[in-house]
Amino acid sequence: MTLSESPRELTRTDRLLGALGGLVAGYVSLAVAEVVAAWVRPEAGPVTAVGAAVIDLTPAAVKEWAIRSFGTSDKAVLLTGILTILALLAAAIGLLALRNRPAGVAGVLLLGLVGAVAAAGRPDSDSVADMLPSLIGAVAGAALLYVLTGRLLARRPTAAPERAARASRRSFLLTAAATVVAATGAAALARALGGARHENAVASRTALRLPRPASAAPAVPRGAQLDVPGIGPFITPNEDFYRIDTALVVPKVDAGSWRLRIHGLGVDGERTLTLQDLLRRTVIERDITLACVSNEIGGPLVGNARWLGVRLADLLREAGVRPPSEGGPADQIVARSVDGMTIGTPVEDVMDGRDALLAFGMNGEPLPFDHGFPVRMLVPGLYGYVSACKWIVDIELTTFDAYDAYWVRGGWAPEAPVKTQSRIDTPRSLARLDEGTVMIAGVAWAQHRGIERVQVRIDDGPWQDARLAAEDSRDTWRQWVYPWRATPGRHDLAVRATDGAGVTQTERRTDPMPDGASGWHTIAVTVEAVE
Ligand SMILES: Nc1nc2c(c(=O)[nH]1)N[C@H]1C(S)=C(S)[C@@H](COP(=O)(O)O)O[C@H]1N2
Ligand SMILES: [Mo]
Repeated sequence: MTLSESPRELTRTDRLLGALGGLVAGYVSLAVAEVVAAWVRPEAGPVTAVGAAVIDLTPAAVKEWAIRSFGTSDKAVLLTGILTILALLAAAIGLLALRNRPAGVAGVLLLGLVGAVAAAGRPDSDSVADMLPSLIGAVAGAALLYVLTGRLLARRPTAAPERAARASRRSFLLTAAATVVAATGAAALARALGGARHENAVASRTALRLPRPASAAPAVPRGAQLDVPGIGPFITPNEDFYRIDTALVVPKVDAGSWRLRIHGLGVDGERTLTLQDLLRRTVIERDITLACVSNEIGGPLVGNARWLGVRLADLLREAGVRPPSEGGPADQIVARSVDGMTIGTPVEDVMDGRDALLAFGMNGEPLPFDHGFPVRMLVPGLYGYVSACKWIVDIELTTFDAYDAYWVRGGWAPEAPVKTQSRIDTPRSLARLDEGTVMIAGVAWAQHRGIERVQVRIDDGPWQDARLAAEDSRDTWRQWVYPWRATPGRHDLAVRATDGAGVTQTERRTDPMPDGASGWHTIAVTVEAVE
């Protein structure tokens, strides 16, 4: 029995099915690509690769807007957007293929090429094999589209027209359904296999026994945590700690095969360390508050944890590194992560005596994968994008003149000490309150300088001192509370902090770009009279 293609009038149903054929071809492309990516590298899958490329190509200002608008779900929004655009393109290609099959096939291949180029262009991509998932997926999808449109347009020469059309649609739908089922099954299997590959990393984290610190963090002072409803915990639990990074697939690094290379200007002999090497060193434990430069005034991108690690300055000194103030030739440390992120930090800050860490523990457990397992950097007093490289694998000593790290290329400042900030956590903005005493409370931070004073202003009244909670260390945030006798009406509440250097937050509001937001956190509340 032969099927012959004969052009005929396309009905609405044909066009609907044509678009459906495009969608099915697109879906099967992605599923096949996922199967191949499970073997090559999960990050080389087309959607992940295109997503990562979009993140890299997005102007810093837009990225900042995305973080601001979508917070930590910015990645989900991005992936949904990519999949939506892809679905529209696939449907259009399906329609195109009804008129011109080679053009439809070319369309699918072209999309595959976009995915392949995106995958190969990633900074952490070191082989053309990363192009394979997209390319093989596209070939499979293109072939399927060719067959599906063939089914739809085919007509048995002898049959009556309506019956012929019905037969060809049935055959189209059967083929489409069968391939969707097969591709879904294969992708699920591949995903399970990929998961198995991550098991080593997961097992290495479960097996990791954290050493006792030679220098433990002092117990958090009893008075550091205020007993005011609506104020967060002084130590942020790991699962509530904000997460900001460019990784669409969280790197799962096996602690056993992890290595850290230290090299570059002024290093007297490149060295490579294992996690065991770090665990055998003098381990210290410190409470350090980490903040993101993208955090808006009043925003949530700040957290405080108890970190366990080794002093980075000691490691550097042993490697022959001297800070610029001692005549060392390098003024920038470029930390590189396993996924190609680069983060530049002043050598001087790391070596000036503060507790800059290579950390492997967070709040009593090994670093969570989201927060950089097995090892990350932390430098008290600097925003995360210039200090806190997660999944770190390489430390290069260089100069600020010679190298722009990732975020700096996007327009962020090369050096960025945290700005003094304060935040009202309770009452909430636009809250309706009963008249009487209202506890206005929140946190303030100015890592490495400490917080000396926090003041609250009601409407246009005078600035009044809030009560400061006990200080844990000057590298941590500090809670504060101000009991307010609230009177009926609408009120504006503002807060400002003064840091340990005696500098008070200025009123002038600036955007997070390029070196962190400034300005007072101000909220409006309505107080109702109580009968
Ligand atoms: N590898 C890697 N490290 C990174 C980033 C990243 O994108 N990739 N983002 C940095 C930024 S901008 C911040 S604010 C902190 C956030 O750390 P957290 O996710 O553990 O809170 O990580 C820093 N380290
Ligand atoms: Mo950040």
